[in-house]
Parts: sequence; C-alpha cells; structure tokens
Amino acid sequence: MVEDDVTLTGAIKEKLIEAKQGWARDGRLLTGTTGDRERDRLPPGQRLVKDWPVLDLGVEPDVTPRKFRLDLDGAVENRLSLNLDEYMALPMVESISDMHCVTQWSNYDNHWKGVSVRTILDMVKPQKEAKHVIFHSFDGYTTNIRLDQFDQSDVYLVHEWNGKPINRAHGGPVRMLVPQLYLWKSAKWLRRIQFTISDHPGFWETRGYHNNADPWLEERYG
Ligand SMILES: Nc1nc2c(c(=O)[nH]1)N[C@H]1C(S)=C(S)[C@@H](COP(=O)(O)O)O[C@H]1N2
Ligand SMILES: [Mo]
Repeated sequence: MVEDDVTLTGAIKEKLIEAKQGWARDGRLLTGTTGDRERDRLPPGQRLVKDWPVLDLGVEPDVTPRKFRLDLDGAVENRLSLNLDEYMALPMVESISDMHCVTQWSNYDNHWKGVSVRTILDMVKPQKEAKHVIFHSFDGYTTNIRLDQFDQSDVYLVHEWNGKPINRAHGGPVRMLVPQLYLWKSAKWLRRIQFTISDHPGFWETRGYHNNADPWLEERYG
C-alpha cells in the first residue's frame, strides 16, 4: 500500500481549483483559431518560454525509491506491478519533443529518457474492448486519454529530462509524457496506468477542461 495518500482538495487548494475552473467557464486564453501543425511549431494562443514552469496544486508527494510502485491493470491480459528497479530494467529510449501547457506556455526541444508505451502495451496486452487509459498519481490526481492517443511513438513514461533525473516538483521519479496533448494529460508522480472499456474523465476533465486536449485545435476547455 502507498502510505501517504494525500488529497488534492482541501482548504488551500480549493481556491486555486476554483480560479482555474472559472477560467474554463469564461473560455479564458481562447483565441478561437485552429493551428496548422505541419506549418507552425507553436500552437494557437501559446507563447514560447525557455524554462520549464512547475504547475500543480502544491501537493508534491515525496516518492522515494522505496515508496515507488507502478501498477498496470484494468482491461488487460497481463496485470503488472513494478518497483523502481523493475521499471529501470525495462528497455529505455530517448526522444526530443516540445511541451504545450494550457496556461499558454510552450517550450521546445526537451530531451527525454524513459520507456516507450509500446513496450508497456506489449507487456500488458490490452483486451480488445479496452479503449481508454487512466493515469493515477501518488498525489491523487487522475487524467484520461484514449488508447489510440496513448499508443503513439512519442508517448513515454519518463524519468530523465535533459540528462538528469526528473525532480520531485516535475513529477519524479517517473511521470507520463504525452507531447501531442496539453500537459495536464501528462500525469506527474505516476502510480498506476489503468486500461478501461469506458471513459473516465479525470481531475481537470471533470472541472471544465476539455476531454481531448489537442493544442492544435485549442481544446483547452469544454
Ligand atoms: N500528479 C499530478 N500530475 C499533474 C498535475 C498534478 O497536479 N498532479 N498537474 C497537471 C497540470 S495541470 C500540468 S499543467 C502539468 C504541469 O507539469 P510541470 O509542473 O512539470 O510543468 O502537470 C500535470 N500533471
Ligand atoms: Mo495545468
């Protein structure tokens, strides 16, 4: 069992959550345009930053190597539960990709090291009926994507950014990376990947954020 299950809601966080829900209601930051992902590198309404801002609800769980566990379960042929050594023993790959956050910043050329989801899919073998993937995190956060969005060559479980272990604030030791979608779909402090038959909107998706989250279609809210 995970000992320090922290809750994402609570007195301090409630205000921040409400503010962000308000933005969603008001359609803040929407430019109402559609980007051309072939022609432009920066999606509509985004601005380029050089750093990597930290965004979460201020609950940053301390996932020590001993506490780390990753469950892969749900509608699969092979359920798995990995400790950190077992995760680290998986085949590792590297990639470079851009990040796009719904709060309007993007950054380019992040160098990642981690495990391709294709490796995960080969190990767990989703059942034919499985159509969705839910990420669960050590802080209680959840977010959902479709299996076809998950099953892409640039989607990774990552533990290194620009040659260094991903730090606690950015979701280390292991987080998701789904570079084609707004960054709230990339769960930090990854705890569990659940394959499901039906969709289960996650933390922000049930608070006004878009279910699909394609930055090129500016799917911020809705
Ligand atoms: N576990 C967890 N993952 C999370 C979040 C969170 O609060 N908890 N916030 C999401 C949101 S809203 C964003 S914008 C990105 C920010 O990632 P970063 O802090 O590494 O930039 O993480 C996403 N993943
Ligand atoms: Mo966010």
